[in-house]
Amino acid sequence: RGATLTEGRADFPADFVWGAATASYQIEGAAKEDGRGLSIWDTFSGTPGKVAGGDTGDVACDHYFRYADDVRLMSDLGLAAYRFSVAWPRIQADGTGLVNSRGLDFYSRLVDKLLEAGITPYVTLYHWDLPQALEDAGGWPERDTAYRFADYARAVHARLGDRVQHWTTLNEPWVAAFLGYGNGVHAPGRREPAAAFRAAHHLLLGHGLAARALREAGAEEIGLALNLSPVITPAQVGDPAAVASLEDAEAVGRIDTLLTRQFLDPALRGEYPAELLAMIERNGGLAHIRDGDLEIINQPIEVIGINYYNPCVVESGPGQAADEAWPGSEDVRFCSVDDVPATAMGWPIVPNGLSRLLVRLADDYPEAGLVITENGAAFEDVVEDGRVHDVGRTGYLDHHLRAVHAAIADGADVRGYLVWSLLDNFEWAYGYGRRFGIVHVDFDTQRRLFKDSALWYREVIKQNGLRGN
Ligand code: GBH
Repeated sequence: RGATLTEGRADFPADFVWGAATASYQIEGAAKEDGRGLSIWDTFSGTPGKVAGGDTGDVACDHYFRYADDVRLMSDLGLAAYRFSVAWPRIQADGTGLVNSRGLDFYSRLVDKLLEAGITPYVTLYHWDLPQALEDAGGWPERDTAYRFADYARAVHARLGDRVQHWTTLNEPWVAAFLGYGNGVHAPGRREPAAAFRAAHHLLLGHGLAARALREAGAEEIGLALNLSPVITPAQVGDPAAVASLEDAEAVGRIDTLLTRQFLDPALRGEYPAELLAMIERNGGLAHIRDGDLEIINQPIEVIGINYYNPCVVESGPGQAADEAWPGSEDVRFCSVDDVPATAMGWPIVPNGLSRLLVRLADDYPEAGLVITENGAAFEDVVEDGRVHDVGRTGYLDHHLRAVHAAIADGADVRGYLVWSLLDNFEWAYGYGRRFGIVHVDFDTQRRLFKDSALWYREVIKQNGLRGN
């Protein structure tokens, strides 16, 4: 079945939304402009040893000053939608209290430019740049942060809600909680598994409170974007139908509980899986989960945003030095996948993993529609005579779009696809050393250049699908 990727035409539904995505800290730069406060990523990237090459987002793609040019690029590509995130410390320097209108002005100008170009804005309220002052007060492991987030969401909606209909509360709360507070690979760099579970719950609580506030204010579409992967055994990489042993199935279930069900069960069904509660119990306890929280978290939402890069491949057995990002799963082994090609991140390329994921979500969580809020790949690009022949990236995108098409044919309600990313940018702990853009950025001159994948994507959008090869 891995071979059913047809090379023929793939036409998408007439109302399918094509776009691209970015995030504030990864592209904006202008770290001290117009009253912006510090975020945990300023602190983290400014701490020696945390980010490769000592890179920071101080300048990044200078998008704060070049947004008009960047919207022109999007328009040239024919994008129907652009997903960006709002930097909380531009709106409230300390994460609380008075709203900074100069910060809101920037996003208001950006939204106007997008609308002038006929591009629909998709706004994400939190893509990891927590105001440092809130981290100083304890960060996401503290309950109060959830309430501060809802206040901030209300303030952004009050300014942009007359023009923005598509809202995402959080980007990848798993990453924010378990890489930020679990294994410390992301800001704020804490390594406390118990704090990671608390952070995850308070992120969810913040999602629920913000979703409720957005709804009351009239938001039409509310979503939650998660880093999702089908969790599979090594044999299932090549043969999705391969049957897992009982022990392996248990390992798969444990990781899926942490990655997927920890977020979607409470958000869409108002409950935590019993197995998850047992893991939290063993990692700091359950006292932070209060009566009534699950009702707050369980707000009706229209969209599950899916950020897909690769499957998660596991089997039963003692972990290779169990990572604090996966507390409660010490009996699981994470497997490297050697028999398929990988991206520059070392992530295996498994397009059928995306079909598998989409069909499963459609089955298990029919309450919400699906949007691919991120999908893309890093490769070692070379600029040659003003061109970037990124055949690897184009192939990756082509195969993943065919996987999306297959899932739609199987009945999954997938409404749009936003490529990660519009621009090469600050790739978190990897700094500028990994390039995910379909547009190349020269970080010395800030020159932008369409890679071949961008030219290919423009054609896909124009055709509303893929042509036969
Ligand atoms: C996304 O997250 C981000 O939203 C985006 O900002 C980023 O630039 C983009 O992807 C590319 O990285 O098994 O413990 O090793 C990436 C999601 C989740 C992918 C964690 C790698 C490794 C987890 N990532 N995953 S682990």
